[in-house]
Amino acid sequence: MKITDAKVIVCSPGRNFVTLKIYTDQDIYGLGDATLNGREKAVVTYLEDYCIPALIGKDPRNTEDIWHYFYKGVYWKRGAVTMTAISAIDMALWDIKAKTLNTPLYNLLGGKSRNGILVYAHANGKNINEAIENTGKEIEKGFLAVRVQSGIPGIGHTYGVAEGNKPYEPAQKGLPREDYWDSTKYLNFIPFLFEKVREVVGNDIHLLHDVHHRCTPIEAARLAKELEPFHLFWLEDPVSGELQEGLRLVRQHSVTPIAIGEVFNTVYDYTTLITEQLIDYIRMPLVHGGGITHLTKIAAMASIYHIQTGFHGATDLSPVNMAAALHFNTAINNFGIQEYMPHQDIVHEVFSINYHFKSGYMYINDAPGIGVDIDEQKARKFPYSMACLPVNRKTDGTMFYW
Ligand code: EZ4
Ligand code: CO
Repeated sequence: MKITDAKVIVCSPGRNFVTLKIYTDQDIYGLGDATLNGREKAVVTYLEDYCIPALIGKDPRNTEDIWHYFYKGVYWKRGAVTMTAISAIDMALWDIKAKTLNTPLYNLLGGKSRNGILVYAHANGKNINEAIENTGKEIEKGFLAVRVQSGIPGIGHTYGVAEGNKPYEPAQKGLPREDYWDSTKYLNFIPFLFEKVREVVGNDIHLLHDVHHRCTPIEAARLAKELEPFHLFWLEDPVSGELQEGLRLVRQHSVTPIAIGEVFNTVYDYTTLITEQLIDYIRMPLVHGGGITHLTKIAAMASIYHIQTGFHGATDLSPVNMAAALHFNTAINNFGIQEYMPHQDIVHEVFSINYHFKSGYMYINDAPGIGVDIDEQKARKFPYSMACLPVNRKTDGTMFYW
């Protein structure tokens, strides 16, 4: 079996997605998600100019060798752009391999370890009342786990909170918007928010919160400690991910479970965190973390330390990644939870999907391969349109973490 061609499809049904399609000399093709929010075209160039020409003629079933060809074989390693390109290739090759064997992808990764995939929803509000109300709405839809974000009194606009009545979307058209941030106001408010939310939802619903890298290690330790009475499922990205050692301080002071890594892209971002047991969940998704080939190894390493998966699953990860993640989550033993922000309906005009949500869990059907397809004619109706994640400054103007 040989790879005969590959192409990159960029489309924007409501938001930008990059999809790699790899063709073979048999009547089978594979799809991989290559979307890197706000930096989409860098991955397109990386794939088109450097990877696709080298893929032609290779046997697509050699997933391990091809992964190492683009990782070990390349002098400039790691980084989100490189690893997203490798992820897309790897995903598409596993799609081909499973289609060749006429079986759903999860069967090649260990088969079924569970029936449904526990997912968490997003609830956000401009203020505490709206956040509580929207948490209730997600619970009514059947969600058993909800991430709660709220506008902070005294801060103009807070990440994770929707604009107007629109669904929350992290990227906005054009160059980045500038937001403002005040850690003191945030730290004073969040424990109060969760006290109130817990009072209303009771103890059985899992609650999660995303700090989005905005605390110093000692601030994060204080927050994690003060949130202990409200039993969070996890506190996400409490400190900036590049400082792995920062998590030691958080750990020393609190038993609030920690999730980290949606911006990571290789196992080398995780080695201290995993081997020192500084975290509880790995967030790095297939699309940015080297695909199935690399995440299989990281999940296995994490399992030895009783660390579970909790993959990133926001709307900027395409349905191809979501389906691949659901196969992965079905198969491995140390699955924890999966983030699930439903795509807008318009996305499903382009991508046909093979998964659905019911009563707290996602289910993937047994279509061969990853099981998602792209309608290229429809995709052409939605051309790329530049959109970026905002940037963030402290109230005095100092550049700060996103
Ligand atoms: O900022 O998906 O946990 N989820 C998040 C998301 C991310 C965006 C980045 O592209 O933090 O909102
Ligand atoms: Co996050």
